[in-house]
Amino acid sequence: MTKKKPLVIVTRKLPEAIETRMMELFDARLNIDDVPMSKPELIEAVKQADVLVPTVTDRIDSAVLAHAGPNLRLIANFGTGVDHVDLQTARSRGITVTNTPDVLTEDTADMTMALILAVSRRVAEGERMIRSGEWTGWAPTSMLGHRIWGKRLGIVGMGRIGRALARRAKGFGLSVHYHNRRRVHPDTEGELDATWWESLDQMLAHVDIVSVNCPHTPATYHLLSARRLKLMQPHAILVNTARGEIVDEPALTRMLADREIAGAGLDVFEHEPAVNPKLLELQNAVLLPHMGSATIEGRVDMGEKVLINIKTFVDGHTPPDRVIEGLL
Ligand code: 8YV
Repeated sequence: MTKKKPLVIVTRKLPEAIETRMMELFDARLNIDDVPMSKPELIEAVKQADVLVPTVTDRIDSAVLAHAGPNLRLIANFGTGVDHVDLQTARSRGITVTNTPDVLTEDTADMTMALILAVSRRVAEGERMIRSGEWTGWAPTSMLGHRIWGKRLGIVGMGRIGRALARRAKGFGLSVHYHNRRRVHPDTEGELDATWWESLDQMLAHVDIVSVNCPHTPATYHLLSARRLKLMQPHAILVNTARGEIVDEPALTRMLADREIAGAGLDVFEHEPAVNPKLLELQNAVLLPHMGSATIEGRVDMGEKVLINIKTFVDGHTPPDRVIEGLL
């Protein structure tokens, strides 16, 4: 007799190749229409599933996990950030959580660099000007942005993406500064030519470009508070490709409107998919719909990681990308 395949419930549509493999390997329940699941639907899913595959758009909080059935042993997140999953409750209910690190590092670093360039050189503004028919032709003083070569970049969070950004930044002539709870290995610092700042406050006051690249945890919620944002220089810009919750968005919006800082490039927002309407009015903000890791290659790689994590786990081994182990 063959062993019963585990019921894997996937909350969003994934690349076709991943869904095909998912169905071959497991008893997979897919979301072909890609309509995000409501809270009651998520509750129903955790009641039934052996494995849940959520994404950043699903809030797997303690209220949802309170309904987890006895079979739910693994949450195999499609994505690296797991701030939408209540990890403590998962752990205490014996549910292991995995994620998909590494495979979206380079794509997210690319998008961070794209935002740095777009804000500094007014790329989105120029595009809007052409499309609106307002362009009347070249002029020596029109659409002047700021040179990035020779400027100082301050990276908040020197993890994988922070380091990938630092490597790119070097090529664009930026000097690299970073703040991280722990200083990175001297060899890495040397390779990246990066200067560590123990004090985030001091680094913010010193650099021209701030990039947020740390995970969102209770400790980093509003790390860039109104007080800290005010430490930035008026000509400085802020870029965030990590999580909206790390930056006090209303404070940032006010400061951008008052030109207390020069610009911002945001791929993430505090209350996604809602975007502060005041941000939409600002020419000095470049706004993207959480697409930092949105490449076909990256999404397939993420899906493959999810498959490997599930397969390893159901075969009784430690999954490679375990974030927490469920304790029973
Ligand atoms: C993903 C991300 O697209 O992986 C992450 O943490 O922020 C994104 O790049 C998304 O989270 C998928 O769940």
